[in-house]
Order: sequence, then C-alpha cells, then structure tokens
Amino acid sequence: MSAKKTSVERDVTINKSEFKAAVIKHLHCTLGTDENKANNHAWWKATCSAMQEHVLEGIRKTQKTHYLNDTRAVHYFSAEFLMGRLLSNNLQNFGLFDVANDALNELGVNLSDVLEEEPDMALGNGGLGRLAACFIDSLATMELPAIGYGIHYEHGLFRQEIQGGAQIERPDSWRDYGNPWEICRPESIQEVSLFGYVETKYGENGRIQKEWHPGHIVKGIPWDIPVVGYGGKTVNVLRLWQSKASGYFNWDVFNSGGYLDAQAENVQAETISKVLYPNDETEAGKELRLIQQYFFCACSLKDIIRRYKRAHGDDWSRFIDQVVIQLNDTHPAIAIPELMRILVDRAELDWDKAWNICTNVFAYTNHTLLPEALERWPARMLEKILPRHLEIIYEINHRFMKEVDKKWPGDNAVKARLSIIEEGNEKMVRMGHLSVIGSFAVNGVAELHSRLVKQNLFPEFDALWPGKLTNVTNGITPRRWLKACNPSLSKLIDKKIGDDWPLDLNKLAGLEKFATNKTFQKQFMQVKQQNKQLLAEEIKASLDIDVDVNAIFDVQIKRLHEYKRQHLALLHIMALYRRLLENPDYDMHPRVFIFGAKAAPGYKLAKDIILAINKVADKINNDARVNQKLKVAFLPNYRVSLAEKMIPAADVSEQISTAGKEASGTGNMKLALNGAVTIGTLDGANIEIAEEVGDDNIFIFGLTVDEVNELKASGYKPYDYYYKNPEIKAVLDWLETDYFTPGKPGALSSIKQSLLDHGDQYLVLADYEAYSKAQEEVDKAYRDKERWAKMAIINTAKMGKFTSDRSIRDYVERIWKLDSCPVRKG
Ligand code: GL2
Repeated sequence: MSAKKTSVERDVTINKSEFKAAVIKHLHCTLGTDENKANNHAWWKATCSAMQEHVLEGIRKTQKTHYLNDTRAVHYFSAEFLMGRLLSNNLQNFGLFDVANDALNELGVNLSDVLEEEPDMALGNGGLGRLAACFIDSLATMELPAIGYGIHYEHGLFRQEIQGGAQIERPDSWRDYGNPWEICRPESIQEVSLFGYVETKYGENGRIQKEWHPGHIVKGIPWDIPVVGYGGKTVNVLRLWQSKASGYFNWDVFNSGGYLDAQAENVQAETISKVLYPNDETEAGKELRLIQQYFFCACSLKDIIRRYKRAHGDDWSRFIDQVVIQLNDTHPAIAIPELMRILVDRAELDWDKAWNICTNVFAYTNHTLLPEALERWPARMLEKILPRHLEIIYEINHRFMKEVDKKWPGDNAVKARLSIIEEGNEKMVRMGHLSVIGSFAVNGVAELHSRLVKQNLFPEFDALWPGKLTNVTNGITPRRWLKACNPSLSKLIDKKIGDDWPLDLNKLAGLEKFATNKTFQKQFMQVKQQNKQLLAEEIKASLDIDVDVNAIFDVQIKRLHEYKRQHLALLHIMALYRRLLENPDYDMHPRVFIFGAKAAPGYKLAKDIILAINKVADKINNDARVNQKLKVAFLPNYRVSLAEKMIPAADVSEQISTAGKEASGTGNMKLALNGAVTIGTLDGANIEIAEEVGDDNIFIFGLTVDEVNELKASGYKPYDYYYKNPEIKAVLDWLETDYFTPGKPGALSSIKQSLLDHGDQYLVLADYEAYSKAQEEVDKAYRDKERWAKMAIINTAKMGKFTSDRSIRDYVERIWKLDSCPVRKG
C-alpha cells in the first residue's frame, strides 16, 4: 500500500554540488589540506564545518527572534548532558543527510566512515544525562525558547577497556583534536566566588547586611554547543562552562587568618571542570563535586540575569514571567540559595520578595529513590566552600520549620523528617529537601516512580503542598533513536505511513494494522535481520566472536548496578549452559546474549559482575558442545554511538530491575521503538510500556513493588531459594569453582556471597524462577515467526507515548507554561 507523503518543511535547501563545494572549501581554508591528503578525520571536520555554516546562521536567527519577542524561556540545569555524536544528527535534522551522502560519495568518501571519526560527547553517566540530551533536542524541534546549562568537562565518562575480562578505565578525550561544533563566547565570561568568610554589617536604616568576602575567584568560560531542531529552524544552544584561574587571590582574607582553609589556596581553578564524576546513582560526597555544582549554577544564573537585565534593567518584577529553571536532579540545587544570595545581598530585595521569586522560578525533577543517590552535603563542607549559602540555607529552613509547625503543631518527629538539616554525628544538608522547598513543582519520571516519590520519599511534603508533586514520564527523541540510528526501518515506515512520524510519534500507530500482514512482517523482520548482520560484524571486529544472525539477539545495555540485575541474567545464562551440558538435546532456539555496561570505577561488585560475564562468555563461546546454541558477547565501552548500533539489532530487551528501583529507564523505550520485545519487571516505565503494547506483546515477570516490600518485611531468606532450587544452588556453587577462571578458584565468589551472605538486597534469587520461566516463554514465542513479527511490529507501533516531545509537552503545559516561538527565514 502506498502512503501519503508529508515531507517535513526544511529551512535549509542546498544541493549536492553546493554541499560538495562547501566541504572542499573547508578542507582547503579551514583545515589547510586538500582532497589528496585528507584522511577520514579531515573529511569529518570539513563536513562538520560545512554544516556549521548553517548551524551558526540558525543560532543567530533563533537568538534574534527570541530577543525581539522577549520570550519566556526554560533553562535546563544539568550536571550531565550525554550528547553522543552530532554530525549525523545535525545532518538528519537539517534534512541534509542524503545530500551529504551523495556529495561525499562523489568525492570518493564514505559518509559512514566519516561519521565514525566523531568522538562521542560523553558528558554524562547514563540515563539522566541522556534524558537531558533528548529533552534539548525536543525543545529545539518544538521551537521552544530553551537553553541547556552544564559543565564543559575536559574529560567525559571514562573509556572502558576489558583486559582479562576485567574493566579498565582510560581517560576520555573527546576534544583532544578540537571540536568543530563548540563556539567559545569570551564576551560572556563570568566570575564565581568560593571560600572566604561572611561579614555582618549594619546599614544606616538598621538593616543587617551580609557581605561575603571570597577567598578565591574563578572564571567561567562559556562554550556553546548547537542544538539543531528537526527541520533546522530553531537552533538553541547548550552552554557549558569551563573553569579557568582568574588570578584573583584575596590576601586580606588570607592575612586576617583562620578564615581561609589551608586547602583553599591549593584549589586549582582548572580542575573544577576537568572531569565528570563517573558514579552513577551514588552520591559523590566530594568537595570538588560540590564546587563543580556551584560553579556551573553560579555562572548560569549570572548569565540568565545578564540577559534579563539587558531587556528589563533592574526591575525584578518580570523575572518570574521570563525565567523558569528546571533542576535536573539535586545536582544543581545549590542554585536556590545562590539566587537568594543575589536577590537579598546584591539586589537588596527583602527576603519574602526574593523567596517568592525563587519559588516561582525553580522546578525540580527527582530521578531516583535509591538512598545512596540522594545528595547530602556535610554542613561543615558548605560552611567552608560557600559560607554565605549555608547561612541562607539555615534561614530558609528556619522559616520553613515555622510553616511545618503551623501544620503539625509541636510534632518534632515530622520536623526532623522535613528539615533540610539532618542532625546526627555530622550535620548534613539534604539537597532533595532543599529542592522541594525551593521549587514550585517537583516531578518524578514515570507513573510508578512519581507515586513512590509521593508515598515513600516525600509524603509530608505532598500533604503540605498538595499538587506540587507530580509526574512527567520520560521520553526519547525518535530522531536519534529511530530515524538516524535505524535508517532501514525508518525508510520502511516512511513508505508505509508517511514520513512525518518523527514529529508526531503517535503516527506509528498506523503500523498496527499491518502487524499481521505477511508481506509487512517479512519486510520488518528483514530489516531486523540486516541490522543484526551489522551488529554481528561489530561483534566480530570487536571481540572476534562469530554469532549467528538467526539466533535471538538478547540485549541488556545500561550502567552496571546490582539493582539493574545483570547478575540475574548471568545466572540464567549459566543455567542454560548447564542444561545444555546435561542434555545436549536441550530444546532451545539459539540465543546470543549481548551486554554493554560500564561500572563506576569504585564499585567493586559491579566490576566483579563484568568480570564474571566475560569469564562465563569465554567459556561458553569456546565450548563446542554448546556454542551452536548459546553465545555471550560483552561489548566494551558502551556509549551512545554503540547503543545506536545495538538497539536496531535487538530482538529481546532486558529490563529486569528489582521492582521499585528503576525510576523510569529510557533504554527500554529505545529498544521497543526499534522492534525489540521486552522481558521485564513491573518497574519504572516498563509498566507504561506494558500498558501501551498490551500483555501479549511483552514478557512481564517477577515480584511487584508491594510483593517486594512484603517479602522484605516478612524477612527475606535467600538461602531458602538456594536450598529449594537445585539449579540456583548449582550455578552459585559453580561460580566458586575455578571452572570459569582456571587456576583461580573463588575469583567470582563475591557474587555468590552478595546473594547469600549479604542478604541479596535486590531479590535476585527470589525472582530467578519467574525470570527463567519468562525466558522459556520468550523462546517459545520467537520460534513462532509470525507471532514474533507481530509482537515486534506492535512494539514499534505503540511507542508514540514515549517520544520526548510528549514529555516536553507535559512539562510545558503543567510546569513551564511556555509558548513556542517560531523562527522564520531572514
Ligand atoms: C536515572 C534513573 O535511574 C533512570 O531510571 C531514569 O530513566 C533516568 C532519567 O530519568 O534517571 N536516575 C539517575 O540518577 N540516573 C538515571 O539514569 N543516573
């Protein structure tokens, strides 16, 4: 059936010869080389520069339009932006991908090879940072005035090498050879104060005034990364701050003695933006981390205020109409006392007025319930680094406690729970509490998560301010996560339902009626097969493992964490291995288990799990008795650009976290969008995915949140499962032998210990049997080719809800109250 064509309106029209000429011009004039000498890296840079001409023009027009319309804008504060590569994305969004492909082809250059030259911009750890990147893509696509603010880390997330099965971390150097996209803006440099002491003064009118005498001042240099919306009309920017020494050192402070901590003088300004903390979902309780957070928030607030003042002078009354700031987790929460400091100490607004501004400007997204990820800073540390901010936090808390007392008179227990300050051996400042108190809206990232935020994390806040706590389910940009990463499927979809789905993902529902159509099933599965072939080649090149594309490609890609339970998958793989050894005729469809995961460098058990996966893989892949049916591939250095190759090739998507632990997940959405069928728990956004695709098109297993709580309350005993289930016992005992680590018995025993002796916090053993059964169902379903094709198609068709455009629409309507501002030609 032919479908109607509704091509996306483009702002830039340029033909092949013009593109060719531009690339050659940049090869000559920007890079000083020529066609004969240029290697792929040079071609990549020249192609970026050719694109950058349009990008810069887009930025100029966008900023002019926003300025002339004096638009309200959202400012997305995030310590992480996991952008990945930009060239292919920018070409796609400008609608110039095919033009570039043809132009380079004529020059004898292969665009795919050129794209491979681009280092990933990995300025984030995982889901939280990638979400920020998807959101700014949607904001630009929807022509919304928005700016991302973050840190210009010199080194992003470490590069992972695997040696002898173990993870080794190597520095990431994404801009060693220059980055063609970023634009330095020296005209907007800011200065940020640190350390020092606070002087209390009495003004003429008896007003108490506070003056912060900083011990150090550092410079923040802004680098703008273009964010090209689909269609190329709006080009917003991501502004990332790099730290530099300012040369300022306050000798007065130093000489007055005692105020300046001995360490302060050693602060190397440049180290602030040197490296991204590689911890995912754990609080990095480090002084430098707090300084990083303050540094980028202070620079960004100054930048926002400078822009506001250009239009409105010293009149603060319109600030809340023009500015909304979204705090991506608590990492930027220090912006709240910083804005109070600016308003009270600098602008000399009275406290209530200033607080009214603050609490109408900030909104906060909570991304996790894991206690180890909820940031708390020692009051002592804040006092040393940001003495004035600690005073302001105390004042905020003091006033808030009065409010609490009005609601719950005399209830000290509730006060202790709600206080920003946690008393104990060491006084701690709870950044989550500060964020809730200082914001006008707080959201979780999936229905279940938001319910748990209300019920378990902040129940009294919900009672105090009904309606303030809300939900915005996460989403992903279909431009990167289908159109760009899966061109074959995109083209097939275009043919079937038209090509406007990247802007209106609900249109994919139009595929549903073809889910049982034999021809379409065949085409859909052919595309999957091609993508599997490409991934098989990647696996061969990277690991020298041959995999059969007729096998089920079973993919688990995410950070390595106990709660995500890669070790549950591992135990099951070992069990399959054992079943095959015991019974060579064991009936199963061939399967390749494919992993990608980085572990935080200091997370010992996570690293042990990586080692175990690799050791088990080694044994299985080289065991001729089983390796026709079973293979395991752990692809090193999982990152955005690798995800773009793995996701289109997946048959099965593993989303097997302990219920209640994964706030949302977004990989689950990307995989389903590309036609992978989920095996998952009722956790995070899996629940909403299940609602969309229906029970027949997903494999749900395991304990629910309530069952997890009941089991824990009744006293969970993992040993019971060990003794009850011979398979569990056998595989756990196997880990302790030297079967997988010849000559080194016990090298993998920490996993067994964690599951038995340390209580199996994440209920791996409790869910094992259900998981194993669900996997048998997967096997059965896959063998029924038609059934599987239908399931895969329905997964793609039903992902409309999970476009980040919908998330952004939710934010805009419920929280940000923004209008789009179309950027026109000229
Ligand atoms: C996370 C959650 O763990 C993850 O479930 C969620 O999808 C993302 C984005 O909301 O946020 N929280 C968090 O701290 N990290 C995440 O990935 N690092």
